[in-house]
Amino acid sequence: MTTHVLSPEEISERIRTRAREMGFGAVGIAPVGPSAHGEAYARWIGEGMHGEMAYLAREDAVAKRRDPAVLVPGTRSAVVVGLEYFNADADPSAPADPSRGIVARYARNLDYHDLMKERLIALQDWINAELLPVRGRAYVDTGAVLERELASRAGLGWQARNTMLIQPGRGSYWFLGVILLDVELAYDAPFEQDRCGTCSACVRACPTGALLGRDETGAPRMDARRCISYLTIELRGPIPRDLRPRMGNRVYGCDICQEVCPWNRFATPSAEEAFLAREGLDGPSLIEWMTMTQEEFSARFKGSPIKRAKRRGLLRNVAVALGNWGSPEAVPALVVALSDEEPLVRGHVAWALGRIPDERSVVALRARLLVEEDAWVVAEINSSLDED
Ligand code: B12
Ligand code: SF4
Ligand code: SF4
Repeated sequence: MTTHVLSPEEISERIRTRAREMGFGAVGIAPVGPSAHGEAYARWIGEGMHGEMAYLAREDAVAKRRDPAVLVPGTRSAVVVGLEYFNADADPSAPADPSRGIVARYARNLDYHDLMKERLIALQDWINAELLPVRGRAYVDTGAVLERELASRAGLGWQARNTMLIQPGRGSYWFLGVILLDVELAYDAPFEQDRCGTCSACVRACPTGALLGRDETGAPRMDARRCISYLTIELRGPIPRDLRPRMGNRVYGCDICQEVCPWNRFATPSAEEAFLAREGLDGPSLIEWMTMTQEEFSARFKGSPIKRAKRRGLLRNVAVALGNWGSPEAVPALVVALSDEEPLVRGHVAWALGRIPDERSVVALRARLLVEEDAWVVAEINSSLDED
């Protein structure tokens, strides 16, 4: 414990240094008050753009985002950290190969939530033990906190047209984390510029039209219901038919609007071993994944963010990617999966088979129709046979 009384500037500087020692490549400190974006957030929810992510729309959750003091009474300051997770594709030809799936970079190894939260709690404990008594809470993604707004208030970067928080000269492949504390500290200057300029590469590149550009107030807007990240991770039910052909081979999450962003030329490989791609997650064979059992799923994705989609969600996504590949090579695996125990999987497999002009597809679809009991799957099979 330090013996002399530290000034707020000294305390903030020590927190920044300690956070960097803990591996956080970015750290900033911001005053906390009511959000400047509360109205924009409520409008976004009002328009239904959050889709089925009900946790974003709960009345108490909206109120907490409007004012973090509702979330943690007495909150005065936010320590905001960034952790870089970028790693280049091990095999650069994989993304363009439609027989292989693309897993978003953030999900190629361990789940960042646990790793970052643990470190943030350790940082808060250290502040308590070494600097001054504080009360507060750490958040990584799952709390009712507008993390990107706090990050730009803490000087880390700007909220870009693709809605990501970009750090100048460092890019956007950074996770964010926040500790809300009940003490006054010395603060970083907010980041107030928009460095997107006239660029709109992300809006043009988004295959599903989820990015809507900036509104009249300058807020970047996204219709999450159309975002591949939402469709492959958050959505529990069927993927809308009109969006399936636009998803290509993205089977879990999506990085397209980051891949095309010129600021990500500055991305450097993450120092965290936990974010290096696990074997088989960098361009996996779609055919192999299509017949994955529950046991294989549980073993392969232990500690991975992919567990969130559950086996049925992942196989739904893989079926869509196989349909987009459209190769007869995929038919045997799809025919097996047409008898999967999950209706969600069977229905998307039926859609995929309908996109592969092959006699074996028609025979399998007709045979399944004779025994299929789920009304939605029957409708998918009929649509596929009609399109034949
Ligand atoms: C819900 C959610 C999603 C949803 C919706 C995404 C979205 N753009 O809203 C879905 C499932 C689609 C998603 C996808 C992804 N996500 Co996400 N997601 C979240 C979550 C939990 C909440 C975001 C939210 O509240 N959205 C609602 C919108 C309205 O809020 P907002 O994006 O913050 O937008 C603000 C602006 O509109 C702003 N605003 C209002 N007026 C004005 C005016 C001006 C001038 C400006 C500049 C701004 C502004 O106000 C809003 C509120 O502050 C956050 C964690 C968190 N608690 O913040 C992670 C988070 C945003 N996600 C993250 C990541 C990594 C991803 C993916 C890259 C994962 C992937 N590879 O698939 C993709 C990226 C897709 C994309 N382009 O956004 C990171 C982003 C890190 C970063 N550097 O920005 C976060 C911060 C998680 C974390 N802790 O690291 N995500
Ligand atoms: S993550 Fe993909 S689908 Fe979502 S907005 Fe970006 S490019 Fe579009
Ligand atoms: S691609 Fe261009 S417009 Fe989109 S976030 Fe990057 S700099 Fe901004």
